[in-house]
Amino acid sequence: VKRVLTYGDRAKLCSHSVAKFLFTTMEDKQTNLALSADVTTGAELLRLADAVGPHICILKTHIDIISDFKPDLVHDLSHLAEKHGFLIFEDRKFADIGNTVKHQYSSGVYRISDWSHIINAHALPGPGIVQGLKEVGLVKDRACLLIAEMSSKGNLATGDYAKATLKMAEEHDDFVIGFITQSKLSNDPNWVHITPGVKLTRGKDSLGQQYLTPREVICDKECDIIIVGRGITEAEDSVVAAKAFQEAGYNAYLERMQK
Ligand code: 5IU
Repeated sequence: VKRVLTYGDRAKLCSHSVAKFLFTTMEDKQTNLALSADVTTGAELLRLADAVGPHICILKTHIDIISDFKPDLVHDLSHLAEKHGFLIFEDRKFADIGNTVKHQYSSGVYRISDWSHIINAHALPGPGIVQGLKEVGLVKDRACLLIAEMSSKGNLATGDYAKATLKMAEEHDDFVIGFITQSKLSNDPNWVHITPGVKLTRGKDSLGQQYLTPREVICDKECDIIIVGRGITEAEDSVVAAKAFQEAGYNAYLERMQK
């Protein structure tokens, strides 16, 4: 019988420290939930991170939508990450040539490489983008996800795009730990497959977002982590909602283990 590896088994296999920490956290906290904390003030971001922190393995930020950003914010957020044991993932979606993304990652107002454990990048510009990001991130033990497939209707990442993205990742596996994707790209247990566009029922929003359920993502499509934004941030009680997604995601994982 083919045995499916647990998150704990995969933590032992991984060589990248961020992937190791991530899989260990998922096993220990029994969660494959990433919160997309798409709120627009520092206070809201910190409140959400502290309240939902016990239920997540990753907190995903869009730091450039915070209207009152001050460097203190990322300092306080880092403390909450340590307190609750989650990783910070700035969803910056770098998409330029290597030389430009190096500056965008390390400098500017946000100095992303100083505080974000994980960043992501489009594969579109070619391997130079990963090389540029790596020049900044590798010495700081940071990790990168490549965007292989998107959740939005009509997106152009189709055909062989995901396969080419996988190949790019394989050539930089000291820095790239996995993918933002809608389906599993590889059976190699080292890769982390992370999926946005998740709600408790299928559906869409008015701007092309398309939602799958935790069970479809984790059990049917065999991805590892669900990213949930408005399903939690727009719920009446964000902690109750986070618990519901944590349970749905983890039960789907346990079901997949039985397959
Ligand atoms: N996100 C997607 N789809 C993608 C990628 C990123 O939704 O293909 I790449 C981001 C956008 C948003 C979050 O920050 O994930 C999903 O938020 P909602 O759960 O509120 O739709």
